[in-house]
Amino acid sequence: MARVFSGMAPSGDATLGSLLGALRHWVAVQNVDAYYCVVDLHALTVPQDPVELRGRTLELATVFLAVGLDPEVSTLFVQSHVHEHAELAWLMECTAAFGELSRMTQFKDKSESRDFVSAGLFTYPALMAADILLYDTEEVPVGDDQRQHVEFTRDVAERFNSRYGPTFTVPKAVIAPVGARVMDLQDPTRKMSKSDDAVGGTILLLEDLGSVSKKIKRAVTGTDYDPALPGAKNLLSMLSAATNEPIESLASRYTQYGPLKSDTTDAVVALLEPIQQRYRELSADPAAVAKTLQHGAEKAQTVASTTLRRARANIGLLDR
Ligand code: AQP
Repeated sequence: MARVFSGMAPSGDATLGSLLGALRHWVAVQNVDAYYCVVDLHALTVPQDPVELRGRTLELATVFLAVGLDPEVSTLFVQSHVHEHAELAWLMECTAAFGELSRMTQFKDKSESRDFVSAGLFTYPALMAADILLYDTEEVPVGDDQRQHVEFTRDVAERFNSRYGPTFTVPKAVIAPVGARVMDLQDPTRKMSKSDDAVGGTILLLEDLGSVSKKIKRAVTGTDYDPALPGAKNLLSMLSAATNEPIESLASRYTQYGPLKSDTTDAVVALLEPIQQRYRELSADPAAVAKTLQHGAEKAQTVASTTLRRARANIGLLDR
């Protein structure tokens, strides 16, 4: 089994995109060398309400458990509980070039519509590189939007290794063939995103199932059925990801949007229902979730501190 790391930011409520693009694959590849992290420091790249951020951090960790991550198998923790992430991020910032950070498309997308653009939003891929490299990660299961950041991580790891000697394992992104980019239901040319205000276009993992059903029925498609159109493609890929049936065979089964929407609704509801049920049970005992995170942080820190020590020594920082 490969060493795995991946993270999710508590920057909003987890969506169907987070589930199909990432969480489901995390569960599928979990093993004793898998590290899954609520990346709360990443959420700070845009202003957050402190009370909400704390609440969403615990909520997202509870979602990790509800989708089937097993803390007896993989390590679940909160990024800021392991200070090595922030420390290695500085070494990564000093290894990354300004030019390569400037080419990150997510920075361009996220900074465009904002009055205040933090320096952290710009350097965020360096923190993500630190997250991944601390665990000698071989595989990073992520949605398609994160491909460029994992490529960046590979580049800085290779640069560091060639400048200062072997230090980091060079990881690779693992992107699911279906569900890797779930699109907004109202604007299927845009990714479904958890920090978006696009309420009608986003399905939340913990959303009331009646509301989920309404949103899918109202999804923008066009009038005549055409499986190549963005709205149809999005529904077909959601249905395919939820049922494990290939998109091609699903595409030829329909001639109208009504039955496609109805089957997609049933499949998505069937996927979300048990997760929501488990979430309700787990959220009744937040202290137990907090304890799991505490234990996870201790396990993660053992590995992270060893890697950081190696990086510090190789780059020439004096020991205390
Ligand atoms: N729509 C999506 N389709 C497929 N995968 C997705 N992911 C997110 N949205 C989709 C994957 O979920 C993981 C966690 O992502 P993140 O929370 O670190 O940040 P993100 O990719 O920037 O997700 P969002 O929803 O767009 O959050 P905000 O709006 O806060 O930036 C990643 O593996 C991601 O690919």
